Amino acid sequence: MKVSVVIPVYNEARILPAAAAELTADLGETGWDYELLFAENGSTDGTTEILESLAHGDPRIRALHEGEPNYGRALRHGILEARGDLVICDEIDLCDGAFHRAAIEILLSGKADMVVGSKAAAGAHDERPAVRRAGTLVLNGLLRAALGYRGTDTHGLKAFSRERLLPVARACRVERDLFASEFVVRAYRMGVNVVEIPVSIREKRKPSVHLFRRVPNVLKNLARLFWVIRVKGG
Ligand SMILES: Nc1nc2c(ncn2[C@@H]2O[C@H](COP(=O)(O)OP(=O)(O)O)[C@@H](O)[C@H]2O)c(=O)[nH]1
Ligand SMILES: [Mg+2]
Repeated sequence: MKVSVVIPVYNEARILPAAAAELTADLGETGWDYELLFAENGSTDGTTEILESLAHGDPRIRALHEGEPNYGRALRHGILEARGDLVICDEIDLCDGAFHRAAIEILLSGKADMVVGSKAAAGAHDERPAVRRAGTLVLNGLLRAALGYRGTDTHGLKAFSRERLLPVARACRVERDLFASEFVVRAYRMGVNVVEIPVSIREKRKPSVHLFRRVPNVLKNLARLFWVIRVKGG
């Protein structure tokens, strides 16, 4: 059994070396046969060079690069390139080893094909600023209203069977921030057995892109998904 850990990264030069070292040390302790896949695009702060040198120095690390900054596109690219039987999606400011272990245990037990780490489920601890926590609730409310989503969170930590979720990743239509939501919403709609587990969120740094700058694109893609999924049934 091989595990792929996929992490989108963009302009993270400040925290990347330490976070990567901590993460590889922690993954080493799990005893898993793992690969660590960084999906970078558009960085201008030296992140690309750091990733190249990490990948050079450790055969378990791979770095993917593309031109324009695009979170969803990077995440999807990483998922499609992953070679593990099981895939974990994490973020460089989180690197949540407790989630990795809990999620892999659930997947191996056969209880689910996808585990979503929820920042809003009962038992979660979300130490992000109030405006970000509100953002999570608002986005989730919109996903419920527009797409009939039933869960409590879609953005962030996830783990899944690669074989089972590849068709879902391929079916997704939107990129940027809303891809992560489309991926989870489509997983439910395509009959994947999804479970949510509460997570504890403490970011290693402040979020890089201001929340309000993301809103127009999220709303545009939400309207697009409403059209594609709810109106056309695709
Ligand atoms: N490749 C790529 N990664 C990104 C982009 N924006 C954010 N990320 C990465 O996605 C993860 C979460 O980003 P963050 O700024 O903390 O946003 P949050 O989801 O609001 O917490 C981090 O690993 C970032 O480096 C992007 O445009 N491209
Ligand atoms: Mg973050």
